[in-house]
Amino acid sequence: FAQPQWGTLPDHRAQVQKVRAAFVEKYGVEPDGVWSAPGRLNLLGEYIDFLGGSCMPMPLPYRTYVAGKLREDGVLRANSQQMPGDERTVIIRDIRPGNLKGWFTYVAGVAWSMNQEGGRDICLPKNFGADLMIDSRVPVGGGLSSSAALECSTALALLDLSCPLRADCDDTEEAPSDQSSGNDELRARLAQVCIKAENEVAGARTGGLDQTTSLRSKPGQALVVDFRDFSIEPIEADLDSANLSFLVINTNTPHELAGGGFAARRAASEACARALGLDYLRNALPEDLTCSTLQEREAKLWRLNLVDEKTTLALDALECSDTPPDFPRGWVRHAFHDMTLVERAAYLLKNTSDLGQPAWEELGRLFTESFVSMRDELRVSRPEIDLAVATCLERGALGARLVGGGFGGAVMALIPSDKVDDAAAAVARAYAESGFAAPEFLPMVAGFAADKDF
Ligand code: GAF
Repeated sequence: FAQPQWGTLPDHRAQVQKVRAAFVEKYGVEPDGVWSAPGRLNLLGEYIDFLGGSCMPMPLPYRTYVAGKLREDGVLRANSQQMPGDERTVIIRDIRPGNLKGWFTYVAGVAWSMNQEGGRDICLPKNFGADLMIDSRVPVGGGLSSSAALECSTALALLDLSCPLRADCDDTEEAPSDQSSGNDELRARLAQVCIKAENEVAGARTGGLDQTTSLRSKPGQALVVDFRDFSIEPIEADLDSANLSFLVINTNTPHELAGGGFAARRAASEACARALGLDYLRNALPEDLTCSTLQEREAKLWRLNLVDEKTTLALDALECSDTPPDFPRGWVRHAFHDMTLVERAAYLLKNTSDLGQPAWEELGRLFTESFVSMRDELRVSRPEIDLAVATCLERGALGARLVGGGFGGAVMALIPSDKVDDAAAAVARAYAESGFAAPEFLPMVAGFAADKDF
């Protein structure tokens, strides 16, 4: 029988030392510092960040590490432990969308974007350059936002490294994370810079979920992010006291956001908002979706049907290119549905200590409901994902769902801690029996936001 392959929780200090040693080996000198940023587990709210919806992400304990040293000749040079021998060099002022390829677009794209609209305190000084060594523990292509972890760790590294070249920059502080890069207002702007890099240089029309989580999370907490104004509200997810765990499964199936599927869904949903005369599709819904009781939620969902009629008409009036006409309707229905689920889930999570076990059980059901909508309406699941979700549910999970942009990637289950091993074994077996590539099981604890590490 196939045994479940468990990943290990990275030892943060050891990872910092590892990337530092790799830097010394490659460049022959000590770096000026090491920065790192986490991937994210999105608990709920998919394909709605770019529509002004609220999402409920949590930082992963898996991070991307960047060791860096200042140079003063305008050159950016980078190496990655994941791409041995693929050294990349560019003159920062020459970076343009479209003239780079592969992993380096995320690194150089950030430098370009900092100069495009970073503002005086983010824009890189003229002669600024850097040598970087990158090492990532975020599974690539796992739907756990490895791209944002790379962008955000790079952004903090470049910002801090450029400090000595800035007239108004105080780099004498003992604790670097309390410098400029430590305040939330600046981090919110850095997140926008990283989003622009991903959209315009890497060519993936993603929203702001991943970068916001990576830069602005609070240690050990989930966030509710309202993407109309990017405001954040941290919430405790105290799974331990309920004897629950998140089981995270990297299904090892490719997940690619620069492809057309993500962009088509985003474009159709945004076009629908425009046809309704709205800045954000979220604004088609009633302002308060909190739904403190189930009855209220049903009433809200009933009201949603009215919204649905309006959007159907709006979508009928649009030309949604080469997709069958009912597809964009499903994409938009999914968006409305997930928006209401997040509001309810946030209410439950905030009140688990008063509401107890029923709140966790309902939360689990909401996760599964969201998955069904991603599978049947948004159509971003695939057989490997369906099998992992179904197996976790059979083995006692309160809920399970696909995480992130889909078409592959990771599955997350909310499950009693004493059932985790059995569920992992069952998924590993089911995959082997179906002839699917072996999945990887990732231990999960909440991580912390991007930071300087020494
Ligand atoms: C990807 C994107 F980068 C996010 O912005 C978000 O849209 C997510 O897919 C789906 O919720 O991670």
